[in-house]
Amino acid sequence: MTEAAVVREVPAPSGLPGAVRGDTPHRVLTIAGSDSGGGAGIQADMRTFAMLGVHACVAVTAVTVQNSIGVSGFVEMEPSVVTAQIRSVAGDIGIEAAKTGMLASTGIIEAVAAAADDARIGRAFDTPLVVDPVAASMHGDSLLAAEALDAVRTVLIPRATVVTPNLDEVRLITGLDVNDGASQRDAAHALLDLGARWALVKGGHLRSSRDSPDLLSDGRDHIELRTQRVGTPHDHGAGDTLAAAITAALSHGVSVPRAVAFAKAWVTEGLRWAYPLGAGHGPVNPLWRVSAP
Ligand code: PXL
Repeated sequence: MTEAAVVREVPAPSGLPGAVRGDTPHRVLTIAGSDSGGGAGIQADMRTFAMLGVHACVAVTAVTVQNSIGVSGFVEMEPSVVTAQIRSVAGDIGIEAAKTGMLASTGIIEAVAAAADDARIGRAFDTPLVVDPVAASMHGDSLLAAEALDAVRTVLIPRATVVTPNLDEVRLITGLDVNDGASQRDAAHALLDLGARWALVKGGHLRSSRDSPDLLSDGRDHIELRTQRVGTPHDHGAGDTLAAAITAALSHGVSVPRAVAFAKAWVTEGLRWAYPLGAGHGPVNPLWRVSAP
């Protein structure tokens, strides 16, 4: 890959349009697992959705038992219950953008795909789907069955309006090791070949870089998004928060590149405001929005 990427400095995270009293806000759906520690998963999504003024519906896929030190176990929902949650809210409330997080198993991935197709959510439809292909917690605890990787490749990613893997997830999904801009572009192409409309290859784990460079590509446009790396051990839920902010922005009808630039600025500010919690890693903090100056 030799194309030069367009480099964009990420703007300040100015807000999306606010809520109006009495009006139904934009409606989004997260299809994800619960984090009992309140830092990642559904809880991270809800924090960001609330701070961004959108109404969040939830399809629970799994309940994890975890704290700031790690995940000690989880139980999965029956796939049919995941389908039913999505059908129920899509049919009544209506969804303007959706995201997936921890899906745990092939059965749940297939259930999500069928329900998303029925609800006309995904790259083939007008309602965008952000796929965060969560494979493990930041502590390395697995959140996805190894045999489900194939369904991630063949069932989930082909439905993605935008897929947002970190570098570990890129390696698991594509077999590619990303260590510089050229391999980041190769990885984006591999994800697009699997069927995503846009691929965001996050560079936050590229420890060699002083910046945190993310590459967003639809195969035609290659947009490099850079922010200064925020040095904090408290980055639990960063990927979830980024994907949730993309989803909230997409519910307002903005383009994928604008939604991703907004979300990158949002999570960067959340990292600047991250706080310690328990004996391990604290979460990114979208509550900076309501913090005293
Ligand atoms: O950050 C990824 C993630 C997503 N969903 C759940 C998690 C985690 C990480 O721990 O627990 C439920």
